[in-house]
Amino acid sequence: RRTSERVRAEPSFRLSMGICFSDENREARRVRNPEMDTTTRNIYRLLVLGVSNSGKSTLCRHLTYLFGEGPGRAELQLYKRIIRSNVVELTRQILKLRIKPDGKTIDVKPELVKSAEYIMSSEVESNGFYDFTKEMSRELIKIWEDDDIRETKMDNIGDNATYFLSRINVLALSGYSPSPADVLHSRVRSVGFGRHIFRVGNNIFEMTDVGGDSSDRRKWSRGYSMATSVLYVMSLTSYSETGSGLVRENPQKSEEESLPVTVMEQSISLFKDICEESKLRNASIILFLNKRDIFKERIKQIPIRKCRAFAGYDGPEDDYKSCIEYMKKTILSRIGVERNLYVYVTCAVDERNVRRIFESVSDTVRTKALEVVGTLS
Ligand SMILES: Nc1nc2c(ncn2[C@@H]2O[C@H](COP(=O)(O)OP(=O)(O)OP(=O)(O)O)[C@@H](O)[C@H]2O)c(=O)[nH]1
Ligand SMILES: [Mg+2]
Repeated sequence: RRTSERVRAEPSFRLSMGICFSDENREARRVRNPEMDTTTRNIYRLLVLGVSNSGKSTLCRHLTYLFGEGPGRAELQLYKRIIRSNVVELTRQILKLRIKPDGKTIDVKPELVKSAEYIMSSEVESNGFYDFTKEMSRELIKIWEDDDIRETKMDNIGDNATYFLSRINVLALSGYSPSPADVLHSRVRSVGFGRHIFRVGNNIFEMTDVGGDSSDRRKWSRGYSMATSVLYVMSLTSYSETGSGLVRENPQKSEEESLPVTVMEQSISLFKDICEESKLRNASIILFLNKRDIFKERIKQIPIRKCRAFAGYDGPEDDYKSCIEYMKKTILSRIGVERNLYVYVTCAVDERNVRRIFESVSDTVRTKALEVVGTLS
């Protein structure tokens, strides 16, 4: 199973993804709001960068939930479809892992064969979603009530798998409406630029979320000249992920040779480029080492040494703090220019963590912006 297949099956949106939480009309209404205009002089433009699946949109959505307007009714309807589609896709991925060597039959209990076949024969419709009919929800519930299925290792399926599968009965209800946590765990690939605006005290923050796929990265530079600050999101778990799955041992090769290129290495290299980008020299750069919750569990199974960038780590394998310190040091040592960089270890789905970190980040952004104004004047 290749990650690219999984990615294709994830719904994606051009610009409208940002709109899910602050569509341009609403955005314009808020910015034109006279109260906001007369009392607010400070607008900070935050450009959120990072490779695909690092958690950029999740962070933007969470901040909009905390400090802006939550999603409206139409947006929640859209999320309902996204989430249900995510669940069908996750189930298909798990069933694919159970396809027998004959390539046709699926290794499930006899009474589940029909359900498994039904789900595997479903296809994404032209609107980008799976059709979540009553029959589909019945078959999904049957599959997820099975103990063997629930015990499948879900590390490489999707970061939201465990969360959604424990809520399948709720998601299938006819009157289901996504909770904030459901929305934050949903997965939708962003395409192009999405904008989120919210206000904290007298300051307006305008966040620009981008798609992280290689085709989208070419467009990132369009946002450089406007950025007060870059929030670069790097998934901590990407040390163990390659484009096509989790890092695996290759017994045929020596240890050093057998280490594949990980997503983390690609992300570090992009981060280095961003830090060295002359158009961003006046912007503050803040690095978010995200998905710390999943990382804490992942290091118990895959040591960080398995990523070439951290092959020199000789501390305790499952010591979270020691691993993070080493990774931070290694990432920062790659940057070839003198810059003040700010680093936070985050969990974008954890409200307390996001709130606390944003308070600190907004202080940094504002202080640095004032320094730049001072230097330019
Ligand atoms: N458990 C957990 N899941 C997270 C965290 N951050 C993001 N996720 C999940 O990771 C998945 C990917 O997050 P996104 O925010 O869509 O990633 P992205 O960087 O916007 O990806 P692209 O739009 O493809 O560039 C989603 O299912 C999120 O719910 C985190 O800190 N912890
Ligand atoms: Mg996104």
